[in-house]
Amino acid sequence: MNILDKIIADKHKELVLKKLVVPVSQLEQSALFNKETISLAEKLRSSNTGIIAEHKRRSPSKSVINQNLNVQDVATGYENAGISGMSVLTDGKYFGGSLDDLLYARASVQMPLLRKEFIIDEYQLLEAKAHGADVILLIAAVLDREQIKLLSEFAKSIGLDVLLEVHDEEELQKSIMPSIDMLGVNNRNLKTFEVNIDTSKQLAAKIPEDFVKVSESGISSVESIKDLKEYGYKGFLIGENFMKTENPGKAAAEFV
Ligand code: IGP
Repeated sequence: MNILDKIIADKHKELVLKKLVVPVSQLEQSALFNKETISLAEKLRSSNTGIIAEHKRRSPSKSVINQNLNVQDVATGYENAGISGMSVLTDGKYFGGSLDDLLYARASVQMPLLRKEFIIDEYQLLEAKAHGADVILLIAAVLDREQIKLLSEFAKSIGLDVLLEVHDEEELQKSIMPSIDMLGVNNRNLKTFEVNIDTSKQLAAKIPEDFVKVSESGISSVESIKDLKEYGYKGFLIGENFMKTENPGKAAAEFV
């Protein structure tokens, strides 16, 4: 079993328990559920910085990145840096995140928030909305075309933007559909953790024009962003490079 299979197997178990504790009706009645969302896709279309900065305490590939920071301070720092949006990891077991992190980020900032999670069920989309997310991530490596369609259409129906993540051409081909707003190319192979920025460059021309292109992972210099812009990328998802510092907001400001 590769790590991705393990994570997904754990998600299925986690979901069974969650559904017993917090019913859908409770999620739908929460105050945030009815709040209007802000579109990250729109922001990226009109912005020339495009930085989406991530809150990430640890990861299966790097273990500890930063355990000492407060998510509200990180969120405020990012917003003050003038970035386009923030990504909040909510997986607990592998990334040390939580839905509370998302909630605290929401309480601190106005910019679009992405719930970074391994989504396999509509329930998680309701959770995302109820905890203040504007955008959700769908990972093509763990979903078939039917699931991508079902989940993305449901996300759109409750006002969430959809970022669909691919790592190769096959995943890209199966994922293209009108309910996707942004196409993210993950430079990291989630099964082997290998990172290669060229993945974004190789897939760029294959992504239809109507999708906002986002390059994800392994980005650590302003030069690589300039380079990726030449390939049509409008969004740049950066975690570790900011989170490994004592002041992620300050690190992000240098990229804006
Ligand atoms: C950020 P990095 O290398 O800048 O820390 O990467 C982000 O792209 C990465 O955390 C990520 C991710 C994911 C994490 C991309 N896709 C899917 C978990 C699940």
